[in-house]
Amino acid sequence: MPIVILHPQQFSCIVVFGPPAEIFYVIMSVTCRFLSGGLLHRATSCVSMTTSRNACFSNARMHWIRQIGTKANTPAVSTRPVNLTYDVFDGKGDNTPLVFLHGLFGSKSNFHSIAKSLVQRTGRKVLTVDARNHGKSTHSPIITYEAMTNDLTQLLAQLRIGKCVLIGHSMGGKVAMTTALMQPSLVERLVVVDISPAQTTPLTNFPAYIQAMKEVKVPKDVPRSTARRLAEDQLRQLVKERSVRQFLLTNLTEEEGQYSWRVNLDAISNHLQDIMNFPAFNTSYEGPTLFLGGTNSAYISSEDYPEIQRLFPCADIQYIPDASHWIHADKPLDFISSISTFLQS
Ligand SMILES: *[C@@H]1O[C@H](CO)[C@@H](O)[C@H](O)[C@H]1NC(C)=O
Ligand SMILES: *[C@@H]1O[C@H](CO)[C@@H](O)[C@H](O)[C@H]1NC(C)=O
Ligand SMILES: CC(=O)N[C@H]1CO[C@H](CO)[C@@H](O)[C@@H]1O
Repeated sequence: MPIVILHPQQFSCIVVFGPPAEIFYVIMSVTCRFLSGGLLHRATSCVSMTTSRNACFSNARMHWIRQIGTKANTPAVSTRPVNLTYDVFDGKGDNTPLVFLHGLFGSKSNFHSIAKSLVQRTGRKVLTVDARNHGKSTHSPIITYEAMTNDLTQLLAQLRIGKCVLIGHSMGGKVAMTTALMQPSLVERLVVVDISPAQTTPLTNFPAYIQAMKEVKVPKDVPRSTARRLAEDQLRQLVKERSVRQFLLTNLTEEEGQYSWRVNLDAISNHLQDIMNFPAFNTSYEGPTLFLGGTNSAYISSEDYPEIQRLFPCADIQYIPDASHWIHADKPLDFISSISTFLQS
């Protein structure tokens, strides 16, 4: 069970997904608190809830089926793997390594402090990985769960990692689930952080943020602080929340005096539907699985439990009190404890 430590949320950015247009939104913790007090149906509470899945069905493995629909015009080369950048935090033990996958607009550095704590706590090797089109990983016009799974599979093969514990947040959680379902032999255990294997439903307007980011123009050769200020001024109209602007601004990079966004905005906006969605599977992952939600987030709802159970029959679903979508930022100690406990279970 996670340890419960109560203190106000200090910083958090909740990434939510969107409706008819299946959009992704970034909302600040103030908004989250507002939402959790109002719109979201899950009560905020200070108890740790655990839904234990005692029954572990051993269904015969079936074939996964590729989602049809929006991908009809995706060229076959699209899922050719790209090289991913990653960091390794080396533990002395030779237990199965942990691999962290970040969410949309995140990067491998999101999990650095968590990774260091887990190395100390478990002695295991920990890897944090940049998804394609994020951080320093290769850009590609395609960003789908199958493609990201292929990238990860290639990386694990290059590193001669035959088995890992996969831990993914949000979009990274969907990559982790897809990998576990497509390549179960690579995944010894699975941790899915605040996301469900389903279409993600939206709360606010993320395409507007992408649009705002695309429109930002910063003159060449200005100092970095000036560049940030200019970019923030331009984002302000479409991105009202200061903390969301700050989060997005972390991705402003400079190369030879020229400022640009590190993330591949075109690919992300073209594939927002795919990112909000989840591929259809006709198979299940039988390994130990933990779904870890925040009580102040609506991404793992009881409506998702049947699908979670169908695809991940050994899943345990837990919620960390007073955590938003950004559990690892809101409640790092609880997050680390939940993972260590799960690794020992
Ligand atoms: C990808 O990484 C592999 C192994 O490190 C390397 O051999 C290959 O050249 C890299 N490919 C590209 C396109 O950088
Ligand atoms: C799922 O697999 C079962 C058994 O192989 C098959 O009968 C069924 O048609 C499949 N469903 C889909 C949607 O492919
Ligand atoms: C996706 C992406 O590029 N994220 C970066 C945003 O900026 C922060 C801070 O520089 C980086 O840590 C992330 O990698």
